[in-house]
Amino acid sequence: MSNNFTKQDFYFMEQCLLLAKKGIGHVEPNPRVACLVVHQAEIIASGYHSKFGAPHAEVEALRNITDPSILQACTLYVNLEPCSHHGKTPPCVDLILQNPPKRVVIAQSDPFDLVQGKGIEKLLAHGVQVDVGICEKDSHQLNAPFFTFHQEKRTYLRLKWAQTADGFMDKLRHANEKGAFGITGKTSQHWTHQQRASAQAILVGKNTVLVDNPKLDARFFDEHKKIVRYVIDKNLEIPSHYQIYSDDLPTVIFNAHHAEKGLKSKVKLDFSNAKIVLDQISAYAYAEGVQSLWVEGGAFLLGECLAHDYWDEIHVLRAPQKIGQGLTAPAVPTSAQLHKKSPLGEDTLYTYVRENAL
Ligand code: AOF
Ligand code: ZN
Repeated sequence: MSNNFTKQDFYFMEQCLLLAKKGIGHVEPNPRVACLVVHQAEIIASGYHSKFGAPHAEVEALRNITDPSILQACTLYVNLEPCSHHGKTPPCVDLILQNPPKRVVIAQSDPFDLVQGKGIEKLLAHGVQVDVGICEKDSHQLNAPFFTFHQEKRTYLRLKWAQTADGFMDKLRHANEKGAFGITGKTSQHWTHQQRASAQAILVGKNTVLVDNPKLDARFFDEHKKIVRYVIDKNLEIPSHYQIYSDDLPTVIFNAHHAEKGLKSKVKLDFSNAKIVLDQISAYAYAEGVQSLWVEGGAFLLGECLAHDYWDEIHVLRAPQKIGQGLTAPAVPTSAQLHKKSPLGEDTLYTYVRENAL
């Protein structure tokens, strides 16, 4: 289990992480995982986990090997420890050991209770050289909700908002003026829907629903994806003909009055202060198995999440246009560290993580 990684190891693990990213929005709550088979510094096969319930990365990669005898001279690169449990698919480690490779390079061990080092132990027990701990930061960032859920036993919180170049997240509205105000372009919308698809639940406040009557689905990325919508509506003010009630997507309404289970569940909370509300929603999400909660607004809810430190990642989409006046977007806290700045069409995405999170 030495940690003597070569430049070549870094190169291949970086390629492996890039390939694993193809699973974003499709595999969750499973981790995003890829596997490369390298022979004499050349990738001879690769694969990634492409859909929840579908074969794991190692299976996809190894099925592309036509002559298994070559494997004894190969190195496998995989960003997560090969699994050792019987889940929806048989253990990857057993498949690997049918034709053991010379070496397996792993970015991180699997924190899932049923695996946790057992995959690595089994490889070692069969004489395979195993090197763990390469590109750990990037690997952790790729699967942060998965690691947080299993290691810290809590739901990972991702906040997102869009703002104009002069810092507004909505135009000034007359009383009762309705309808979503589009700030960002098509590329940002596609990205947002991919991120929604990668979360298991989307949280919004009552005003966002009353003003925008949003679908809160992932139709521009995957129209069949079922994501649970969480809406905070203390006094049940949202009318029943609104989208969140009238369609067939599961929805949870956090309120102060009623409890009721169903496709449109009502969950009664103690609303004595904002922190208590966020505590309860967070605990509810964890109990429901939600690894990643995607918080889309509005301004009040985002402000409360920031004020009470309820966030793990912040995503700000900045559009090029200025509107001069409007609803001021939340301020990114000083404890947030800019992790990435990426162009999304004409917009720019700023991704912040907690200081020292990486
Ligand atoms: C791997 N390779 O590509 C992935 C792994 O329910 P299952 O059978 O799909 O198993 C899900 C668990 O398997 C997941 O929680 C994680 O521990 C591991 N994911 N392991 O060897 C992969 N996606
Ligand atoms: Zn597996």
